[in-house]
Amino acid sequence: MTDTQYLSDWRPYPYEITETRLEFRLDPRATRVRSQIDFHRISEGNLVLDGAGLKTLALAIDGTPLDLSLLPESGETLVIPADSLPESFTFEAEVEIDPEANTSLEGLYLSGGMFCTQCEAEGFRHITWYPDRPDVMAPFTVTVHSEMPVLLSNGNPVSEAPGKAVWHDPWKKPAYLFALVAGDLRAISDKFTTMSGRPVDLNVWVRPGDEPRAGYAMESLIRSMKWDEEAYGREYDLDVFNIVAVDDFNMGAMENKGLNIFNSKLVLATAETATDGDYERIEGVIGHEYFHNWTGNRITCRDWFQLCLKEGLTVFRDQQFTSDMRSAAVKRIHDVQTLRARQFREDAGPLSHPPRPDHYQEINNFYTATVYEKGAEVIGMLKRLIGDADYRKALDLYFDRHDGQACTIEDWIKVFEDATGRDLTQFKHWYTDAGTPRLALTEEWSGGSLTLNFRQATKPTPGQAEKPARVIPIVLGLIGPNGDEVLPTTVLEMTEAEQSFRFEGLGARPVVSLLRGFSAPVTVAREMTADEQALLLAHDTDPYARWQAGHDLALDGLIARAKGQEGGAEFIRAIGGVLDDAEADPAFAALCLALPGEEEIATTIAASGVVPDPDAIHSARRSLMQDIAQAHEPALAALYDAMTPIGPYVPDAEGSGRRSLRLAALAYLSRLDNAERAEALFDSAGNMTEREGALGQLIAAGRDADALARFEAEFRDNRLVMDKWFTVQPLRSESHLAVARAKDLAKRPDFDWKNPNRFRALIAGVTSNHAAFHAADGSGYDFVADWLMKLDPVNAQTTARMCSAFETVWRYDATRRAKAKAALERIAALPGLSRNTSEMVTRILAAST
Ligand code: B3K
Ligand code: ZN
Repeated sequence: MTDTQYLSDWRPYPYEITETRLEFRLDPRATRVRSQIDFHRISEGNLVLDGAGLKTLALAIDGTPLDLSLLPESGETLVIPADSLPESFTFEAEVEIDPEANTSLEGLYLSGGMFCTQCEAEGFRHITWYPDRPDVMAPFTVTVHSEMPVLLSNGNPVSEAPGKAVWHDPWKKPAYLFALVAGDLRAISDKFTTMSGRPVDLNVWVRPGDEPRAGYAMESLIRSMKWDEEAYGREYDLDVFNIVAVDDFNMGAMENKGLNIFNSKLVLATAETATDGDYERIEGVIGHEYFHNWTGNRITCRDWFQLCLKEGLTVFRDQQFTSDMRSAAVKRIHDVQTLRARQFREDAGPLSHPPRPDHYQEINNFYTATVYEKGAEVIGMLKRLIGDADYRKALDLYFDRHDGQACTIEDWIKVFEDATGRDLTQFKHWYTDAGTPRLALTEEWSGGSLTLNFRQATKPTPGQAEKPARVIPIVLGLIGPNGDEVLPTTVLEMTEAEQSFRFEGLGARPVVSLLRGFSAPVTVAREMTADEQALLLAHDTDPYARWQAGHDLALDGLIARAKGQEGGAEFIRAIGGVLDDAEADPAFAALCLALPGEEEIATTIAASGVVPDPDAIHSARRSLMQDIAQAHEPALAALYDAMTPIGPYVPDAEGSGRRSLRLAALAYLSRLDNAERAEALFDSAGNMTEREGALGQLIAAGRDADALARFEAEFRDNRLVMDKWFTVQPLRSESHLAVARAKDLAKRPDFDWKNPNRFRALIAGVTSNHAAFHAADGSGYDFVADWLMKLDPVNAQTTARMCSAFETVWRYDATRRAKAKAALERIAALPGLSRNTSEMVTRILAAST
């Protein structure tokens, strides 16, 4: 079943829509949807409408009923011949749908008794017949009939009466941005006045009783609205902005025009129930969805191949927002960590694809780290190459030129070319080519001059053998042997496969602080001594490069240990310096103290052509932690005490920095005190950040029974907190216990596996425990495969996304590969396997060795 879609097949839609009118009569089992769509022909072609799983009751053109035998017997496309249609006409349909039976959480469905929708990418076709493609945009008027007390849709409210509400969205939009919510909801409300004086009513809608947990989301929304005005000159454009929290949601949130729908985990937070990480994500995702109003909604994508046009840009904008709200240095390091852990991993395996792919089977499988995170990095590089002022100029031109349009990456690049006069032909490879370039550096030093010889190479990726050279912004500085910066931050532009740059007039040989700010999404290959790394860790002026130097030093030590050699002594020594300064910048010290994870160690070993051994990696990391703890116990203990919270919990950069350092110290100390401090902290902590951190240490130490029972007793009724409880057990357990533990947890009545948050909580707890998931006996693979097979018929989208856990399996030894292959083949053989999952498993299996 391969119906592959190709970018090259895109053709303009031959009709435009002047208005879409929808009328819903909501009923859990039999919702009626009446549509009236005013079409106007703009070029030759039949009227093609998409529909899926609809019970069609009536169709008409200008009031004349259509013969229902026109309907496709199977398949999802209704074609009305052009020669039977006038130039302008109204298409009408009445269909019936069953929201209660909709477990896919795509289209109109029920979550905890409330009606809600998810239409991106192609969910609207599950609601009614429509040109369900992003380049067909229209203003919508929506009438909702329901006994539910709160009835919401896009745009502005027109009228409201018991049992009926009418909404009008004057901004033309594609169907994927349509939304409807009906339920027993309560709002917390506020107001915002835009920079030109437009008053906007803001509401965050939650279930009754959850109102006290929605305040941070509201504050984040207000900050986002202000920031987009200040940073990008973008103003909100409706009278109301509604956010709704729902419990059953396939992803994080959705930017529907004027009616954002959120996974409740990204809305609800109190100090007692949410961690610092949760707060940061809430602020970031509220910002992200809000920023889509301009980058996504006002300017949308011509087709789904262009997804990174809106997602890469909106991620870039939300990253800028978070850096401005919190700590820019910490945010950049977090983003680099995420990029490496998710996107580099994706790019190194069978699922590698360019930010703008040119074919797909199921578009929902392409909401990936490459489209999102690498898409954002590519924009960061553009900005680095042209500078801040030209970036702003280009963005102003983009908004000006393309407002109200559905655009392509070519349109985007053209804006930058026109704003700056640069030729970006070569730059475009970042969008069209897959793979992570490897940047190798060798140095020559003679007579006060340093020559840097760079070489770039990108390995072939599925379907792309040739990899032309890319434009790489290489940002660097030079640090003298005494720690002084002898060359401040400088941007080099590499355009050739091999290129050299020379720096003259240097007194003594400096150390290159390379790729400052992580100036390009590449891997770096260079020889460095441990002393040089330690020098950068101590003296680099660029926080990212400083952190990276320490991280590389740790990684080298861990890899040596995983190979059975000595290693890590230099890192243990260097970390002493970090601990001495830790109180001055706790967040940075915490980042330096966090050793590379097992997954990253495995990735790095595999990239050097060696087969990684998950058990050896696990022991190596454990032993290095133990040695660090022993070497620095007094300093760690002093920091643990010094970082005791002062005053009430505030989820800001400073407070979370202190808590992260405290927990980093705790992780080491727990190896020496048998988690005594962790137990005391679990008992006394007043916030979830410390609570969850302490619980993780108790589980790792194997003394968790009491804490887990108390945690459960306290939070039994809070689904979001119980999700943490489900995750942390397989995640933090010793690898040989994790799967057995997850199996027990899966038997519990509250393992409500049809809820994506709960499913992911437990299953990702296993897949994120590297040594457990990759257990040599295949038990991790089998456990995950069994559950994916169970979920696929219920919710294909979430199942398919989670298949990516298997994308790294071919880098392990033959025994593990055989087990993984057998598990994947079992999934592939499941009768009735969804297109979503089938595509993922087929792509992964295609690379099996
Ligand atoms: N645009 C949505 C993601 C939709 C995913 C569809 N499978 C959320 C976001 O990126 O903001
Ligand atoms: Zn987005």
